[in-house]
Amino acid sequence: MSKRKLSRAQAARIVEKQKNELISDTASGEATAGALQSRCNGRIISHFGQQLDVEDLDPAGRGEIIRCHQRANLPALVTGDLVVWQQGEAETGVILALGDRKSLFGRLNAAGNMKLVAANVDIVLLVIAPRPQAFMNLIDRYLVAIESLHLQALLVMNKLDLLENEKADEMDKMLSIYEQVGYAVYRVSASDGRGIESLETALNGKTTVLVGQSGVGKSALINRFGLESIATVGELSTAHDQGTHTTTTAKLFHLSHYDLIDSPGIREFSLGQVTQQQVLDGFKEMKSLASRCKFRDCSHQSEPDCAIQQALVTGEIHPQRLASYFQILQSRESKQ
Ligand SMILES: Nc1nc2c(ncn2[C@@H]2O[C@H](COP(=O)(O)OP(=O)(O)O)[C@@H](O)[C@H]2O)c(=O)[nH]1
Ligand SMILES: [Mg+2]
Ligand SMILES: [Zn+2]
Repeated sequence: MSKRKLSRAQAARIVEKQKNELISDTASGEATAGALQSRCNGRIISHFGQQLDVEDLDPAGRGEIIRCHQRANLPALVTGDLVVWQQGEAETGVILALGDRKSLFGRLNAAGNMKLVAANVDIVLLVIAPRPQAFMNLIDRYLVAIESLHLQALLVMNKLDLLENEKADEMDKMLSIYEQVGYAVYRVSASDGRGIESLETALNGKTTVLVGQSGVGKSALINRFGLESIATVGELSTAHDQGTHTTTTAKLFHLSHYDLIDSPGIREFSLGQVTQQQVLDGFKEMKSLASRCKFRDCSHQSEPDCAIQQALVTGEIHPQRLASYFQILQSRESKQ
């Protein structure tokens, strides 16, 4: 399989392009995107190096999982992709075409290359916890990535049971900053089940990818949500301590009224080649204000009549968010 290396900007462009046209087909190219979409008879639910597990969407074999290879002319496929596949030799199949992607979520590795994680997701569930400790800057990096891909972000603070003994006030202060910005924040515990029901209501009818630092409890949450899928998740996340990598491939699970995609744990979330505008767009409370600055190229630091600095004084913008904004811009510049 060809590994395509994409920048975030390129990935965003590809998503735009694919919303309207099919990118690959086995036919003569006459088929319209709609026609291809209606022929899609499978969905990728997991990925193993060169092979992909495809769930059969045809009524006859619905739900069956077929291990498939993909045709060489296709781009890198990811969990959540809709595909056209056919039975090959023995028990395996071959993927012939890729359907439209209504969305794409990815992260950048240390080298700044886009690693696609999941396609056709509606919600990105950003999971944080008191342990491993949640840092605003990491949350903000994720939010910039999520906003730049035009996905809906939900914040979940897991391990509520631990918080009672630890820095509860500190965590509450931090979470309230995000609530003020307009993000929905859920406080849950995968261990004792608190808050799970109201979170599930927000996921109904949607496909959600869980992201966040390794060890925050993404897989444990899926276990808590799931009934039949518990065993499968358990296989993925074998015995481990917080902070260790366990889930190695994004995997899609069907739950009663929604789908979840477990993503591999990561230690660092870098934004690589994101533009200054994309960083700004990732800070919802600042985005609309920036156009009111006196200077079009205002850096929002010490210029006169800066709408951002004024909003800082009135409390509309939290100083830690602004500091985080500058920090992201700076880390981005130091890599260029
Ligand atoms: N106390 C507590 N521990 C949890 C909770 N959720 C997960 N854990 C523990 O945190 C560790 C990491 O969980 P895991 O689901 O593998 O995290 P992931 O890397 O984000 O998938 C495991 O030891 C879990 O038992 C929780 O709500 N409370
Ligand atoms: Mg996991
Ligand atoms: Zn300004």
